[in-house]
Amino acid sequence: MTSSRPRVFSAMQPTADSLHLGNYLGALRQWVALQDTHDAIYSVVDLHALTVAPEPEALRRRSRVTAAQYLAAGVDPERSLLFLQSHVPEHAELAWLLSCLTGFGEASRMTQFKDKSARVGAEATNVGLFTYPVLMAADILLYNTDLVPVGEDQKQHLELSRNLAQRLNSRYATEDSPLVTVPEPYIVKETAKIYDLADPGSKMSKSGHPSGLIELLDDPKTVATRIKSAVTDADTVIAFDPVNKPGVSNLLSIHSALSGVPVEQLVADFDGKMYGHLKVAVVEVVENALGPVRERVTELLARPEELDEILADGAGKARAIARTTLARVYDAVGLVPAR
Ligand code: ATP
Ligand code: LTN
Repeated sequence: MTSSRPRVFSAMQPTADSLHLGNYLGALRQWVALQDTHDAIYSVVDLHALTVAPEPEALRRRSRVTAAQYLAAGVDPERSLLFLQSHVPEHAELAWLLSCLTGFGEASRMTQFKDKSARVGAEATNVGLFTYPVLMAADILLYNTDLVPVGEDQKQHLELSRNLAQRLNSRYATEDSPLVTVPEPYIVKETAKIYDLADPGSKMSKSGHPSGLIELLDDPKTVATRIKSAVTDADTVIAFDPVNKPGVSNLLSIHSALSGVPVEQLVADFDGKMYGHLKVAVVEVVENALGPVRERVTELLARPEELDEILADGAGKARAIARTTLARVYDAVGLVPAR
């Protein structure tokens, strides 16, 4: 890793057996591209996944499968660090310190927590889910991250990370030698929010309707069925109009993102055609993109030692960076260094 390049950090939770097309287009694809210009560090945030009380065996399996999907999509361990969050204990340590800098009201305003706790009821939720954005800030600040590629739903969490970085710097450092870098979000507008195929008013999400999801590891038949049953609308005109035609617009966005054909060009090409024609074309571009990823994941999972080796190597290198940042921050806030 060359230290003269800006740093990118991002992560996903191992909360499902497969990532979905929203994760891929909104985040993972950007991660792969940014390796060309940035020092890249990517993590599978297994500690975050504990907030939803997963079965131990499922968590273990999903942690490896998530890492395998990063690699299969093009995260290159020769150029980037890839590790499991729990292998770098500094994440949890910095999170504690940051939680002492976070206002209770400030954390209470996080809309994702409000939505998730409203869904299950306040009594069924846990403190980890509440402080989750603080752990996310720790993930980012430990690596002096310049850029964080994510989908739109993470914007508010990133704003908190920025505020905490600024607070740390203004309370404990001088302007000319800040303690941590203030991170910038990197959100690509066209793919910032991919919508659920069955409910195009909501974002495609692991916790959404299965019929509205395109999973990276689904078999091609299931993917095709779901795309063909995607909700469109009553008229038959293929036009890009996210407000009045959210389903059709979502299919056009997905096609364009994967084929590279601009949306306006697609609209012109499909002029006078039926929704069915568009869906057949989307099935084809999705399969062309996901087929090779699926195959690579199968290969990687057949060699678990190799995968674990990559994760161990990433954790060792990430930890060396994280340790230095944590020591600097501990010292600045007045904790006596251990001898
Ligand atoms: P959950 O439903 O459990 O909240 P999720 O499907 O939203 O999960 P996350 O693990 O929270 O997935 O997200 C991982 C990354 O993928 C984040 O950067 C997030 O912004 C991005 N992402 C998730 N869903 C979408 C989507 N529908 N469109 C674009 N990006 C998305
Ligand atoms: N909250 C994110 C996952 C996440 C993350 C991060 C993303 C945890 N730590 C650090 C970017 C940087 C989500 O997708 N739900």
